[in-house]
Amino acid sequence: MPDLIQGLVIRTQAGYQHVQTDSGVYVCRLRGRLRKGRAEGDLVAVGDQVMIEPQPDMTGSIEKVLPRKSVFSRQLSGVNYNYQQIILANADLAMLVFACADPEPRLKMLDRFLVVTERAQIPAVIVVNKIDRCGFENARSKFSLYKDIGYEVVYVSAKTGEGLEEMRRHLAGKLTTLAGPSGVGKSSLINLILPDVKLETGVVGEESGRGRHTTQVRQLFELPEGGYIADVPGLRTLALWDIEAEELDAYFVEMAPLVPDCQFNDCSHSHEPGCAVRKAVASGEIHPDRYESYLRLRFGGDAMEDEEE
Ligand SMILES: Nc1nc2c(ncn2[C@@H]2O[C@H](COP(=O)(O)OP(=O)(O)OP(=O)(O)O)[C@@H](O)[C@H]2O)c(=O)[nH]1
Ligand SMILES: [Mg+2]
Ligand SMILES: [Zn+2]
Repeated sequence: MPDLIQGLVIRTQAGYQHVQTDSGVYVCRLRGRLRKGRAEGDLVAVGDQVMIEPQPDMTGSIEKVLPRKSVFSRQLSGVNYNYQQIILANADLAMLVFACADPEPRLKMLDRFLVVTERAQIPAVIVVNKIDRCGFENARSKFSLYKDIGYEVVYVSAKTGEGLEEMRRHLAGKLTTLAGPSGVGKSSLINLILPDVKLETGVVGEESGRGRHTTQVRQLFELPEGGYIADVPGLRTLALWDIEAEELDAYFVEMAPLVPDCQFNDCSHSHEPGCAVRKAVASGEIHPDRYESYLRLRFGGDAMEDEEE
């Protein structure tokens, strides 16, 4: 058995993984025996630490995927299957990127992202891009409620470079994934942070107001200050993976501490008497839009399905 070496999966595409090691980047495939059986989810993902058997021609095979410390994922479902798609393995930080305009931000989607990061125990920073398009005050009026509940919100423009230093400050030494809808400027921000990287960027459709899913591959870029940043395709949907309706209140950070004060310990915070959450909504302590997001996730038909736009 030849020696195995450890590496980091920095890119996946069409069944091939690019693995960065001390001796260069190897283009690898997952060893056949690891692919046996029906997978419930991605077996290997960008951000994974893997052991590979290297070949002199810089190809190799992945023999083992090391245990993950975090998984940022979503559920893909069809008639007969449920599949955990891993957006990034081992993320230390998720930067949830939304544009203040063009496309209009859907805060229900942001709330969904926050449920996923809270569940995965990945710290989240909200990045509001394109402030050149709508002005700082306008952007702040839309997003300040997230600061009020304890999230860091950074306002940036990939066009003017405003706010970039503040964004950078969060990146050093970490494995960070950007995540957000298509067209919000994720690739544009990486191009600005790393001038040697020239990712393709798309336009936002004038009529649809939506991005065009320009980025197709997930990949990591090394930062000069240490750490990596991941560009990923824009997400239109984010169905929650492995989250029970009953535990949702734990992932709304402003609700979670109130839950023990509800009169019933299985309170769903929708109609029960003595509900501390509803009381906080009534007093304005909890933002009504966040409460609505909670109710939609909890009771909106199949609570774990996203509405397709
Ligand atoms: N005015 C303005 N336009 C921006 C800004 N950032 C990005 N854009 C534009 O928005 C469009 C989409 O940018 P991308 O970087 O491709 O967006 P993305 O989030 O990577 O999109 P996907 O790869 O489809 O997920 C492009 O036309 C960019 O030039 C910004 O700060 N201000
Ligand atoms: Mg992109
Ligand atoms: Zn309650």
